[in-house]
Amino acid sequence: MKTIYTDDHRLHHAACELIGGKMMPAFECPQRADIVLSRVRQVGLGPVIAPTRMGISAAAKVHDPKFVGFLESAWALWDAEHGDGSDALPMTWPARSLRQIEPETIDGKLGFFSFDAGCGLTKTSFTAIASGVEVAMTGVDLMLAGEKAAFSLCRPPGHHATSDQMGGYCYLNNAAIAAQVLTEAGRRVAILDVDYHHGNGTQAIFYHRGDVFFTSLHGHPTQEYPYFLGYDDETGAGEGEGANLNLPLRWGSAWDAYGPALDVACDAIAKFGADMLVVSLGLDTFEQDPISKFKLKSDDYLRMGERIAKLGLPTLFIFEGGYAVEALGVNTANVLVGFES
Ligand code: OKP
Ligand code: ZN
Repeated sequence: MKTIYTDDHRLHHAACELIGGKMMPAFECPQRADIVLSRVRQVGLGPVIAPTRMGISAAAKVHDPKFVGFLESAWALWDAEHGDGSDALPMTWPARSLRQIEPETIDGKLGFFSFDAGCGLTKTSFTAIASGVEVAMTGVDLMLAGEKAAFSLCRPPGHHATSDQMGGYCYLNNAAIAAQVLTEAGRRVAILDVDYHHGNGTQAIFYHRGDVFFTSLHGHPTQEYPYFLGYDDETGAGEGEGANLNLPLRWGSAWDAYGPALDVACDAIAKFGADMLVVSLGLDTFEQDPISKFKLKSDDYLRMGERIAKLGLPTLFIFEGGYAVEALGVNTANVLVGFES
């Protein structure tokens, strides 16, 4: 399969993140995509191509245009206010009991358009974020041209981003944008989210719709980020009733629990009658992931790819999380190689 990639992802490199009560180097870093790209080349997965520079108008199909405009302008507003070149970072949110009104000043806007402090913005972040959308959309074009599979190697990830909020290292929801455009092109799309964290943004975007199926395997929200969505009683609403399937698993889950849950997800995708699959491909289910608590081993990712391939669907893989950088190339390529075997 083809891999879509551009160096522009490197333009997003947050200095640090607040985690476990300490300022730490950001886990979501450029080395992640670099090591995946080099492994893709090493195993000879297929050609690596640059994204088509089509712009990001497709983002407005699932995101509030005001939010996209905010992302584009946020760092400049921040720098005009703070003026020291630092990363823009939200710290106050319109939580329970507070009003949902967009403030005029940048610190307030940052809180209004986010749900956590995991989303620093550097001077050049937006260029990287926009390139991620183009990488995903170029994958869409390949699928619509009849490819059996493609790998959009985008950064930063997207699955936590809602229609109008960034969070969890995610700004624009690459997978949701791809699924929406594929749906508008007449495909019946299922999204399979195998990132360790629940894809709350993707779920929220499609929750009231019956034309896109969303299923996710992830750390149980009683234990794991993003905590406030991802329970198994979230089955969709209105026309979307039955088109959402969450499979939360407890901390410590290994392939003996993960494999059967993946079977359930795949059976539901088949029952939905999907003719196109979008995979939110996060590799933070790995046993050595520094921020996660599942126990998958490198070989398990071959099984994962094989199981997804058994669906027999054209499949667009969109890169999400995974923070054990050294093993990230092997684990990612194992899913894709397992899929093709
Ligand atoms: C993004 B993706 C861990 C705190 C987690 C944010 C994690 C974002 C993950 N104790 N902070 O889904 O890989
Ligand atoms: Zn994750």
